[in-house]
Amino acid sequence: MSNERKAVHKGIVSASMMCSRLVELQETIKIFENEHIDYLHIDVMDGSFVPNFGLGCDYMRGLRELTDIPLDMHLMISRPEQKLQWMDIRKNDVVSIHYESTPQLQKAIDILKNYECKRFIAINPATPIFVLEEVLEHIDGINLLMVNPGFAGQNAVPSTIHKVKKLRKFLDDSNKKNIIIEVDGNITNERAKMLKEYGAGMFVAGSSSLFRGNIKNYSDNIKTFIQALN
Ligand code: S6P
Ligand code: MG
Repeated sequence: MSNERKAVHKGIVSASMMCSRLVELQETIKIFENEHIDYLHIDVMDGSFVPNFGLGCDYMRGLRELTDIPLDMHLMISRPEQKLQWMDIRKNDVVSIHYESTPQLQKAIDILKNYECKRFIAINPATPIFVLEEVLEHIDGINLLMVNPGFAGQNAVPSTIHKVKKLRKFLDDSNKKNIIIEVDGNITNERAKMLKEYGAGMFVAGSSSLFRGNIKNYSDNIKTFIQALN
């Protein structure tokens, strides 16, 4: 994945914007730029695919005015293939479509190809990894949900820890070493370190790490998180 920040860390760090305080948005983004955060993780939620409403197109449009940090869009919405056109997806962005969100996954991936972004498939904790087999040719990454999607601040579903190892083996055995595993949900410093050893390469940092305490802590929190990955 090409973006100059990549050279700085040993893992790709995606800051979970649903954990940020809106009144401090500009200041928060400045800190992320100074600390070389790789992506801004945007949890787009429609109140139907997941039981919550979340960050939408206007929010993302506003972020583009504040920063050049690429977006990591996690689309927790039903039938994403009908809504991608609303999102101003750019070349350096990551876009995750949920396997469970459409009966036409291949079509959704094919539509996503028009945008030149990195294409990821997200799967929920109870979704088995073998459902990905037929689409491996078409994707750059897999977003493994460690929690049932919809809310920050939850505890990881225990089976998802081993699932990372299992998925890395499945990908390597399928000759897909380049496919990145993103892990999302309850990623503490300790868990990030462990999951990196298990084969994860991209880490969503939310209330379990980067956003602990208040804005005065964010800079140190990021440094500690990155140190855990090195
Ligand atoms: C969950 C969402 C995640 C959260 C993240 C927050 O539905 O997909 O991206 O934003 O889990 O981090 P934490 O550390 O509070 O779980
Ligand atoms: Mg997410």
